[in-house]
Formats: sequence, C-alpha cells, structure tokens
Amino acid sequence: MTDCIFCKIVAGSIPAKVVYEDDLVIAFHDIAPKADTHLLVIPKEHVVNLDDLRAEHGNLMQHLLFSIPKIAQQQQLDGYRTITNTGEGGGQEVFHMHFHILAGAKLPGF
Ligand code: DGP
Repeated sequence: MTDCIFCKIVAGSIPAKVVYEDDLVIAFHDIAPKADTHLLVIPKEHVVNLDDLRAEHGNLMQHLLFSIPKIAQQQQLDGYRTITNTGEGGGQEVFHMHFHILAGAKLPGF
C-alpha cells in the first residue's frame, strides 16, 4: 500500500532501525519507545490487523509468531511482553499489523 508507513519501511523508502529481516517479516525499533526495548515485528505483506486475517495467512502468521522468540533471543532479552492492537478501539494507530515486543525494567503490570 503506497500510503502505509510500515509498507514504506518494508520498501526501504523511509528509514528504520532494523534488527531482523527475512523473506516474510521485518522487525525494527519503535520510533516512540514505551519501554527500555520496544520493537515492532511486522509481516512484509500488508495485512491490516488480526481481523484482516484469512486462511491463506496461516503460514505467514506461523512464521511471524516463531520469529518473535528468535528476535528476543538475538536481542538477549530477559523476558518480554508481546502486544498487538486491533482496530481503533484496541488502540491501533498504524493499520499494518504489527506485534510490539516490550522489555526492560519499566514494564508496568496489567
Ligand atoms: P499501535 O498503536 O499498536 O498502532 O502502534 C503503532 C506504533 O508504531 C507506535 O508505538 C509508534 C510506531 N510508529 C509509528 N510510526 C512509526 C515510524 O515511522 N517508524 C517507527 N519505527 N515506528 C513508528
């Protein structure tokens, strides 16, 4: 999608601090970190959010979910929180599906 900020990061047309990339997903530092470590993991394909998933996304989602502990290990995180916001009511601001990885001393409890 041409007007999607995360698609532009995938395309390399706007910069991001990328920590992991493969054929299907890319992970980079959040521009406005809410924890000591705040990464975003996104599919390269433009999927809006969990509500946008179809059966054909099964392999992609499996791959994305399995990438999260791999990235956490590479970043030497000592535990982490994973969040995905779905829809405006769920706090989603960027409408390209992303999984937040939050880690560090300042994580608030739920
Ligand atoms: P959410 O509220 O779940 O849609 O979170 C969107 C996150 O995306 C928010 O924490 C800030 C981050 N973000 C927004 N624009 C950019 C950007 O241009 N670059 C990076 N690295 N992060 C961004």
